[in-house]
Amino acid sequence: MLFDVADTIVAVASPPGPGRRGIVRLSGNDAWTIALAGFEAHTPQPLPVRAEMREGRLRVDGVRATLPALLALWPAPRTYTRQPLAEIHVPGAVPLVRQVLAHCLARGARHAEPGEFTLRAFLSGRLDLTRAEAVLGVIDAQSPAQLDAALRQLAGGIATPITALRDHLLDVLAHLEANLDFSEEPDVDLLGRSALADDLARSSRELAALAQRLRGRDRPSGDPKVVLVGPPNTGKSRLFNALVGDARAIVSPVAGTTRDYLSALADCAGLRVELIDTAGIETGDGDIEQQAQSHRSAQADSADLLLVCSSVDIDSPHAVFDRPVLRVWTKGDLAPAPPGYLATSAATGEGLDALRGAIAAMIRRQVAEDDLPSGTGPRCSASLTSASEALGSASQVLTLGGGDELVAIDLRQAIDELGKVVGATVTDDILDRIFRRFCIGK
Ligand SMILES: Nc1nc2c(ncn2[C@@H]2O[C@H](COP(=O)(O)OP(=O)(O)OP(=O)(O)O)[C@@H](O)[C@H]2O)c(=O)[nH]1
Ligand SMILES: [Mg+2]
Repeated sequence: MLFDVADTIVAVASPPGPGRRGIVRLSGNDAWTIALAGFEAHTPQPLPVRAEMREGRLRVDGVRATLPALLALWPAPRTYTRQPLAEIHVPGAVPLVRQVLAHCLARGARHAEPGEFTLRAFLSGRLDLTRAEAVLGVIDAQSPAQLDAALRQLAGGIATPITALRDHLLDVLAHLEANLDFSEEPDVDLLGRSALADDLARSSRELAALAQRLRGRDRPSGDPKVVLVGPPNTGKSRLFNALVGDARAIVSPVAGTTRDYLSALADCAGLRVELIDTAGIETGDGDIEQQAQSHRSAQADSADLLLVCSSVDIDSPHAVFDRPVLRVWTKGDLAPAPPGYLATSAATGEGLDALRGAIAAMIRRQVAEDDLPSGTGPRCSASLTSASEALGSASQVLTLGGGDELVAIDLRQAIDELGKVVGATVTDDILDRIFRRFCIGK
């Protein structure tokens, strides 16, 4: 999907629908000429050398009166795309904005594809790939925590340490390759080799850990997933209804009421989460029970947080979870919570706010640790894993006294994979995956 960067592109940059102001954005060599066509400034001036906002009136094809308009002009190369950039601001009526867009198209601009402004920023070296994704994260952010992560990434995120590691590996490779040219005898620098082996093994472990953290963070909805599990009849469904604020799930004293899983969005102290109610944990072997259990396992396995519910003070025999867990005591109005449980009662509402706060705190902590908006994670984790494996292998070859040329092959692969993460090694496929998720005008 690579587009010609020589085209001047145009798109509506204000949010869709009526608003106070409609903004049409242009980037490319003809951006200014097109934006200035039909524009009469209140105080005519020569073309600016610095970013400038001008007031005036705009005559647009198909609109009889002239429109009050603001024109913003940014000279290259100090712009987002490093190309001449212009914005036309008019009153935010939908038909007017559409006319202004048509006006620009008629003068030779091409309609921008989704993310094409940011793609140009990336292609011109203005942003690395993880930062381009951060822009997407900022646009997509649906909760303060997601916005935080996206903004942090925009400020550097994982790109900085990975670029540093890649530079270091490039140095090591250059050193090895310099030796390769005239090494008749095996390298005698044994001490250097074992230090290098340790160094590469450590980097390999760090990359593996980072890849592990990033894996599985790309949920289609982008909302953290919080799953209710626990024995039958503990009050999971009633708690689910209380947190969602809607009587969606069937609640009854009959054990085994919930069979399918239910999903709804809930607000936890300002954080939007996807809450899932599941069938009680039991060991029935009928077909329906089996299906209910497999639904439950699938949901629990993909959870960002498990709410393990109990209303009787015994930990279920299935109490081993490899997801983050919050232990919730249900029916707190009937019996006091044992230590280690967060007491709640869906009947009286007791402890629900505390539970919402605890959910938000745990999810926020995870997001902060991962430091990345969703989308970056899955793309990068595959490359980080390959890089980690290649470095592990390089370290092993060194330890076993293998030839430098073998080490160099592994190093080159690791450098390539790290390059994909920060965009130093780019394939169309990567660009396509990232930029087609943008909205038009960004
Ligand atoms: N007193 C009291 N009763 C509750 C509370 N929460 C749930 N119950 C009752 O406990 C019974 C079971 O509640 P459910 O929410 O259906 O339990 P569940 O865990 O979803 O059960 P399954 O779907 O069968 O696994 C119902 O009769 C609820 O009214 C509570 O906080 N206090
Ligand atoms: Mg239920």
